[in-house]
Amino acid sequence: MVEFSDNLQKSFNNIKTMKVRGAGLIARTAVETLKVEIDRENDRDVTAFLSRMTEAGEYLKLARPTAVSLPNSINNFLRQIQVGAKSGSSVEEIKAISRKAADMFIEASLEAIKKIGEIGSKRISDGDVLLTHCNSQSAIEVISMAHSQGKNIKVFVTETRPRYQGRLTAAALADRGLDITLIPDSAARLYMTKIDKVIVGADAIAANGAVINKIGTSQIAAIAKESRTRVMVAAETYKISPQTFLGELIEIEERDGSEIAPKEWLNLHPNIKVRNPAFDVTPSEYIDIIITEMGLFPPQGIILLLKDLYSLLPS
Ligand code: RI2
Repeated sequence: MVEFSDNLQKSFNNIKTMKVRGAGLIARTAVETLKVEIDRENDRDVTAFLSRMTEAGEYLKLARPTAVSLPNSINNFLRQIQVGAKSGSSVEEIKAISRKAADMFIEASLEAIKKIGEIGSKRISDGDVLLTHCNSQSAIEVISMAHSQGKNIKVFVTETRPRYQGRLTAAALADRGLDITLIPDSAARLYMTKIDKVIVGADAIAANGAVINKIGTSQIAAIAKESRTRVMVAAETYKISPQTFLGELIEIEERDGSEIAPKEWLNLHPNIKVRNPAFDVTPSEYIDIIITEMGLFPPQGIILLLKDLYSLLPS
């Protein structure tokens, strides 16, 4: 049984308990954690270092199952170490490569959010009324950038039960001077007639352009379609799942029932079953555009981007 360091365990718990949350931040935190692991031991050779880093990475991947950004960022980091290891370099040289790989991922990830803001803000017009769900750094960046360009924007923010991440979004945007209205998730249909565009983030994007995001996103997208309101998704390309290209499904995280009702109440009603899925799948036909750092893609075009990113060939 492998013993994981305090650094790894702490980071794993922070992600699992959602002290650290949001698909992009989870990915950066995982890579930052692996960077700390690099120098934790005096590895006798490259193979020992590689297997230690692989075990650490595989462990962190288990913290949350749905956000594909987590395994993608870890796999990308490990791949670069593996390539370095094949070049016959020394442990110290491979460690230097690893540190650089971690820094590069974090920098590129932050850069991607800015780029998404630049690209996405062009899709927002002066006078738009927007609706956003949950708390996405990428969606917030698009909205904030449009606001800083002088566009007069109003934003409806769903509270996002059961963990109320919508409050984080509402506060962040209000602090930047935007006109914010916080609404219950169940009021989305009531207000949809006032909304010009829906903008949300993504935890994962499948090869067929379906978007996996906070539970409730698919209901909002369906309501938007009913009232012919456009739905935009802001997401970095490392949230696209290469495994879905081969037909794998993305696991939907199910969290503890105590997030829905207090334990004491549940104990009083032992016959009541509780389900608490953290995410849902919005089919591609409910999404108008996906804003990435590499440009705008209709959801049906994601497969082409995926093939480019991973050099995937049909077998
Ligand atoms: P960024 C969050 O998941 C939300 O579902 C949000 O839309 C998504 O990650 C993407 O967030 P959770 O960690 O990466 O709150 O755009 O379950 O910040």
